[in-house]
Amino acid sequence: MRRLSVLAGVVVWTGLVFLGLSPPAMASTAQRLVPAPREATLSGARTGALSRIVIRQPAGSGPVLKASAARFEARMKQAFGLSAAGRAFPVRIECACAPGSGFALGGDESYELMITRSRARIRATTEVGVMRAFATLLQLAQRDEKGFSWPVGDVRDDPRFPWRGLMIDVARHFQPIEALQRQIDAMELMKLNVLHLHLSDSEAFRVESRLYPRLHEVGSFGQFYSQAEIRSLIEYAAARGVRIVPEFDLPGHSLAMIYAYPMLASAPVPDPPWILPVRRNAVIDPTREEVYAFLDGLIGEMTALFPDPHFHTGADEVNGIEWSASASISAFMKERGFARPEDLQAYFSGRIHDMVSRRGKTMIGWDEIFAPDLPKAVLVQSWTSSKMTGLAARAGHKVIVSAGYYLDWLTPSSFLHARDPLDLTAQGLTPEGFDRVRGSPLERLISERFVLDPTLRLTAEEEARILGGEAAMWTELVTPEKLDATIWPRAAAVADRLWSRPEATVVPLDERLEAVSERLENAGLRHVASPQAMQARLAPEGGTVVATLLEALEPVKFYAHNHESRSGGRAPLQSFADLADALPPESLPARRFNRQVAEYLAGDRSLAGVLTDRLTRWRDNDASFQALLARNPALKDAASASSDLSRLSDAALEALGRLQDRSLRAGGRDARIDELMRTHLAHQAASADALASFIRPQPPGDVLLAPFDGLRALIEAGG
Ligand code: TNX
Repeated sequence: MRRLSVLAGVVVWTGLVFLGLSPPAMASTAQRLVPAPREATLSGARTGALSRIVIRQPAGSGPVLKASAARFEARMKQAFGLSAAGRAFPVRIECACAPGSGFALGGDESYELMITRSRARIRATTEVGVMRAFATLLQLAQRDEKGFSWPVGDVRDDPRFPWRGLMIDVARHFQPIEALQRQIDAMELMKLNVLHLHLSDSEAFRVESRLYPRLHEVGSFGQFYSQAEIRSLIEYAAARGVRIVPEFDLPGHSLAMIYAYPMLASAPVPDPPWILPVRRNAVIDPTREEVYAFLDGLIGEMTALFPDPHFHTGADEVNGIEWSASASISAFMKERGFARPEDLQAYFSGRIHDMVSRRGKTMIGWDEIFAPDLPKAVLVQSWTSSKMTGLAARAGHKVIVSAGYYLDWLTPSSFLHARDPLDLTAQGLTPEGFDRVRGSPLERLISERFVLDPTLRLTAEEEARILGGEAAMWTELVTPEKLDATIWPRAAAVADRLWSRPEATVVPLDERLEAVSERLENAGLRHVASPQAMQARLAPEGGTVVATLLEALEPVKFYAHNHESRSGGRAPLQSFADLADALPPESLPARRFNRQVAEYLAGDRSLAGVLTDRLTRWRDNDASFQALLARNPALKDAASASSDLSRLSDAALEALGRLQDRSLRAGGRDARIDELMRTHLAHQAASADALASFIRPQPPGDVLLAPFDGLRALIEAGG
């Protein structure tokens, strides 16, 4: 029934009845796209099997357009193995597009796609519009016995928000250029258009500086990007319709800079390795003119290196401890009438803004930069809560939203997808949650910025200042090997939220994500291969037994595993090779199981067989796993998860049997199963939100049973 109501949505289907196609089969094409297009009118017919395409470029097309056509063809070949012989299906590009067109913020990324049985046409007004059309066309292609085919029909599409980004922290863990290129490839396919690089933090400064060479020589600890590498990465991104926005975090998160140039310091600089409070408290001295002269030089050099009109200068998490402890800084504050460290930071922001705007750039800051006198030209990036999105927009700032889009939280794609940038209560602490923090060790990390205000409303004009958002990939615990799987395919949920009109996303994201994941891996991403390689190192003789178990596990959420404070703030000394590190944040097969249970319980009895197979496999896997464990102690973290999965699957099988055959009397559930379910509910609750994840004890090995919701639903329904 749900599928039928979908037909009334913006996606228009015609000829359905004539062709005798069932709605679910139809839903496998345009509705399954990520991000979902504004409008798709498909006839239900298909092109027929194709094995060769020929792309017809407009006369005088520039190198960027030519390269994107070549990329499209290569990806089609990679996915479907195009042949050199046979009928060539023409894909015609109609675009009088100027080189570089559509690339600037707010540029025209719209396109139209018209597919008939004999040809496909792309119509756009900019190069980037054509790239977006290629991304859609690639996803629309479906494997056929003899190659692939496309659905016949039209797509008309353009983005809901102009700023659709991915932030990657390359300071905490250096990420090689090739890793960044892979992320840009995936961004192009998901129609994301901003790569925000967090290039400096307390752990390291990552760009070659000709002006202040100690920044990269000393402050990078040996891993940095040369200016030539940065230039070629910018070009690589631009060719894919992705802008690169650099961030240099000031005045906090800056110990690496201070270590390289101690004259910047507010307090004496210790030698590394630096454990947590040292890194967190380190802050630049905002009272001395030679400090501003230095920063002016740096901003001059870096605004010239990075051509984007936006320049991010951080501003997050300045705690003021070093400022208050310094006699000279305190004297400066008194003289200027600055009562609180925030006032001093606002003064600093004003000075930095002068330097950035003098170079013709728009400054961006994390939401702590938001203060009464902040120049309205500064763009605010909200992260502490959706309230900050609203407050900044109301005050006249343009805003990009990262609150709720934290990939390092390891939350499922459904969590990311559920947060709308315009919903001012989407992400944040409730007042009760805030009360729980008061008096706890977390208090110093949390301010009233994190607390939601349910009364906050914006006018249409204020709302229009919200430009979009960015998924945020902080990498304190994310090595290059973990990068792809921590970002993909979950970042596609944010891409869908930012590109698609809510009414166009009629098929739940979960149901669309498996195909996307496959396409991304196909395009060279390693979110599937890398975790598999890590798992193989943990259990060299694991085979399908280990794979069957690990597919049912996820790491605990929020900061329960993925936070440096878990190792007492000694992140540099931590191992990143635990079982929980080798698991992708979200198990798509387990989520599919949970969905199938819900559909079965809603009346779709045809799923009984699939569920039985899956449950039988989980039930029987444990015996082999425990045997393997004797030889492979590295997996001991998963021992109890394996036996619990087996017991719960056994109980779920029994419940399923009763649901299938009502004549089997409910025998009353084993009390030990109820006990086990309570245990796993507690496991889930221990990382159900950020606060809990910091303070509650976590399950063995920091792992959760990903199909638990489905197992429990079956067991409870079966009586
Ligand atoms: C807060 S978000 C930070 C980062 C950390 C992140 C971990 C922001 C502007 N600052 O420095 O990496 O939390 O989730």
